[in-house]
Amino acid sequence: MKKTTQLKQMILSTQLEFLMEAHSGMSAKIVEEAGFKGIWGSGLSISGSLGVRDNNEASWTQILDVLEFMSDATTVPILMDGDTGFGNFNNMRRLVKKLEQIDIAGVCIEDKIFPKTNSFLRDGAQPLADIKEFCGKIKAGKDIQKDDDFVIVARVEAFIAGWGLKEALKRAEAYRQAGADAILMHSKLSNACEIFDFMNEWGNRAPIAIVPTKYYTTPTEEFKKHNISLAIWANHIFRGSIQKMQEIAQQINQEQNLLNVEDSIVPVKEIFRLQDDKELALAEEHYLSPKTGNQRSAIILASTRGDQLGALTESIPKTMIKIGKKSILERAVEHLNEHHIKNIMVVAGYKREKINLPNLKVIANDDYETTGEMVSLTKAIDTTKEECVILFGDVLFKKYVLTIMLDDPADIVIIVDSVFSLEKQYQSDFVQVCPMEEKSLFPEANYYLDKIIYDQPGAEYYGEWPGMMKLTDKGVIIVKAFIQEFRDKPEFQKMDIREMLNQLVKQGNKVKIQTISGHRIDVNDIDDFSLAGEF
Ligand code: SPV
Ligand code: MG
Repeated sequence: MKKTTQLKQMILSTQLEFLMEAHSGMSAKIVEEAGFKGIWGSGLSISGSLGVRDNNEASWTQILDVLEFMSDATTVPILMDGDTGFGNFNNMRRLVKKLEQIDIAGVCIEDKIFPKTNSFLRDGAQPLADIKEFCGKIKAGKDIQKDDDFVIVARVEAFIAGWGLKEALKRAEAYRQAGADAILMHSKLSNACEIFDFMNEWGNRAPIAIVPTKYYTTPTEEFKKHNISLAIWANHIFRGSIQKMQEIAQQINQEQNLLNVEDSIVPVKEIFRLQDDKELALAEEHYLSPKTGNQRSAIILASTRGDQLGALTESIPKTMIKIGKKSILERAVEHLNEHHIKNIMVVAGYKREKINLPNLKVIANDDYETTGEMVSLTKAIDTTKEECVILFGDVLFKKYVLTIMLDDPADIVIIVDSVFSLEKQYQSDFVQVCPMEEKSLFPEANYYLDKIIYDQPGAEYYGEWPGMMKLTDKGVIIVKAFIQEFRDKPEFQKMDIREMLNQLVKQGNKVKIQTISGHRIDVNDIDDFSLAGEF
């Protein structure tokens, strides 16, 4: 939804909504991450963070530069504190035009005189704008905005300037009639009496916003009871950051070392996370080393014996069993070569010396009896950066099954066989799919993985995962990042790829499904083996 529409809906909603101040791209991001639905682009905290006074010392375009960073860094709407509009109606028009260009959702202007001063300063010396002139400014803003949902809030400073309720009501009504979408009623008392007196008279003529900085003891429930639409926490993360900066600066100056501060500040990697370095790393892979056609590799996981096959695997690993004239591994390698995949790594454990086909890189997993698939995968994937096919060593498949995986541009693709026998007795990796992405004549073209469950065959499963997947180079980065996160945890030792895929889906990654109907067999037991004979 457009940011303007988001802000407009907040203002028009029947419940009390909240904005939190921000004053930089980073602080805006932090506000959004904390869960706020919108941001107050505070004049006090922006000018303060620039090291100047809240007296229009920073030019309006300098403030806009900061707002642009804030807007770029966030997806929630920003209501700009537009002070007095930086001049007359004409300056206001220019301001609104520029704000719309940088995707700021609305502006609040106050009925004081340029250059303004902060409302909590200079008791009694806050001259107010002429009502008619200020109404003209509101109208000019509303007339120039291109987006109907751009919000203009008119801020009444009558209480601040000591004029009382009557003047506050008169001004609020005039600004409402001039077209303001909401009124901000400001007060510097330490209780909300003025505000509540105003609300009792105002009724529901237009949404009302407040800035409870000085009446911070008033319970939020009271604001709700008085029908206030928007509460603005106007300067609190700025004040919090000043305190922290003062403490850390003083401490390091005194101690002349970093030993004691380290644990009381965020690690550098938290800065990188907030800056979304992850996205840049992915983009670098994508744009700096684009694939030139044949830069693909394959990883075949073939470390287990295949106990169910009994005597057949007495002296060779399962992947070397001959089906007709060729072993399962030879057939897989042939298909891979036909797809120009030459860099083939086989992670081997049981009887690995028997894996002696030419042009294969055999990587040892000597702990194959005590470790799971992820440990084997890690040994191979650590050595590659390129697009990569991952196959279990015991799968027989037709050549086209590789083609459809490789042709699918998604970063993580798995093959799912929709044909499986409900009579089968043993457990296997069964797949549940997400609802399709879009309406299509061929819905299975848009299936994504929901979950792989190690189970008996069941009617509720979409199909079976035979242990075939493809990762683009971006997919490889995603998997490597997952491995990085988990490799030191005890559960990693026995983790299967199925569990990684489930976790990746949970983390929000999409795992695309390419469906086949038969045309593959995984050679798990004697039954499979006799079927494979006909393959
Ligand atoms: C601001 O945050 O800059 C405001 C609110 O305008 S106040 O400081 O309360 O005037
Ligand atoms: Mg201000």
